[in-house]
Amino acid sequence: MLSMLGLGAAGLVTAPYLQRGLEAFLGSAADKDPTGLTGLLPNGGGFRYYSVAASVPRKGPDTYRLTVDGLVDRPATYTLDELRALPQTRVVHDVQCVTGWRVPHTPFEGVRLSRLLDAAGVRPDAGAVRFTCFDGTYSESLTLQQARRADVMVALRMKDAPIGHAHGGPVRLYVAPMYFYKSAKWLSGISVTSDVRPGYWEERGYDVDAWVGRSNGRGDTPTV
Ligand SMILES: Nc1nc2c(c(=O)[nH]1)N[C@H]1C(S)=C(S)[C@@H](COP(=O)(O)O)O[C@H]1N2
Ligand SMILES: [Mo]
Repeated sequence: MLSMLGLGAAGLVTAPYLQRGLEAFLGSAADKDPTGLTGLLPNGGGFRYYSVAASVPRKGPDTYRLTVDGLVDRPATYTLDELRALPQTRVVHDVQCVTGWRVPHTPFEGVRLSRLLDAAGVRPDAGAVRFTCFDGTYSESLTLQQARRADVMVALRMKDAPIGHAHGGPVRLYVAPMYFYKSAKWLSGISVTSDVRPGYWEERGYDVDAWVGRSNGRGDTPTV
């Protein structure tokens, strides 16, 4: 399979059967690729696939749950249908990875994080939000002020379709103004904390405040 990927990446083979094979791969074995290699595939739409976990379980309407807890008055657990039933917001913005690739004007849709925080009743001593994922490994964090921005959401749709497994579906965090590592895939937990707890990549050197073009020593053109 990897040699086939190599061919595909080099653009040497473009037959439809190969594309079907690649889609099958993206749907299964790609879950085990922590390298981003599959991002070199054709028709990836400019996105690269990332996962720091060796494999990630699939979750759908029957099995997906999002918990909101920590320094809140009303902890809650949401099903996928419950999230879909809440007012949805749509943001179209450039996606920028800290390794350099950019995908312009990508629509995301979902529930504003601020709405879920307000529903939970954030306590006065809270200062930050920690995010965990059902891949069992990844985590992220935002200050409460960042988390309350209108362009930060619990996303259910990307590119006007439900978010697929490879892109962190059924639910991922989406933080429009920051490098894409802030947008945690396979989101399963939102916990309100007193202080920022650095996330997976932040423990490994990336900036917690990950504004595009103004962090991580990078001078990327501002995203719009
Ligand atoms: N759970 C989880 N979320 C994650 C990552 C990850 O490895 N695991 N990688 C991050 C990084 S570095 C990027 S660039 C994007 C990649 O998203 P994509 O795979 O949909 O292109 O997801 C971010 N969120
Ligand atoms: Mo990234």
